[in-house]
Amino acid sequence: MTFDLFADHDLQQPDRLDRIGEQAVVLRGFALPWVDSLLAALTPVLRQSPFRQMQTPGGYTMSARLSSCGALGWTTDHQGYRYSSVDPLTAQPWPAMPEVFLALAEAAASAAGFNTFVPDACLINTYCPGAKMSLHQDKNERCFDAPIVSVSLGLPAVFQFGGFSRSDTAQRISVFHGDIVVWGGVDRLRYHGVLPVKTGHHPLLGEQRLNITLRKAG
Ligand code: MD3
Ligand code: FE
Repeated sequence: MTFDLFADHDLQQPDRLDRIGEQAVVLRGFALPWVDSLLAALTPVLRQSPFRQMQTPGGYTMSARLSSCGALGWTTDHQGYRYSSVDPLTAQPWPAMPEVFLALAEAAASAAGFNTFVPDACLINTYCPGAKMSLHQDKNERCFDAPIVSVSLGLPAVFQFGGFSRSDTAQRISVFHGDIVVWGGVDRLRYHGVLPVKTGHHPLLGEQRLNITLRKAG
């Protein structure tokens, strides 16, 4: 007789919190009740500021495609990384941050133990199978007091959760549709990345992984 302790549905109970660092957690399935409203809000955002392929200052082409919304959006090109209030592709302000993004960011930050989180920047990343994000630190934000909230949708991925220098060994953490990672405080400047996304088909999002990160950048 075997006990089914870890059936799939148990792994995504809305109240499951996995601690991955002193001030970093994965909230398993936290975004599931929000998915429909998140995707509905995303459509006009991406119509206004579509995904685009960006170049790193070092001359590499990123495999994930990016967009932004909120008062500040993030871009990279041969001149460097920056937050700006105008989308260089459209020469217009970035799309407004949808209310549902703000509400979810606040709820997730609070569940992770960070009070009153009001993000002003939202990066939206899409990964097709094979796309990845190399180990990096999020350090273009003006102040590191606020946490970052990361919402994973669509195909699963493996996060690398590293230390404070690039060569530190990184834990590998699988993230699934609806999972939220929140990190701040002493873990705010950890190196992190995403291993190449495996081929697959997600019933809602097809052949892609979407990641939405909410930040206080200004
Ligand atoms: C930070 N995005 O846009 S965020 C980024 O899934 C970015 O698209 C990734 O990194 C993505 O800058 C990952 C999630 C994450 C997970 C674990 C971390 C960030 C982390 C651990 C420590 C610090
Ligand atoms: Fe990052």
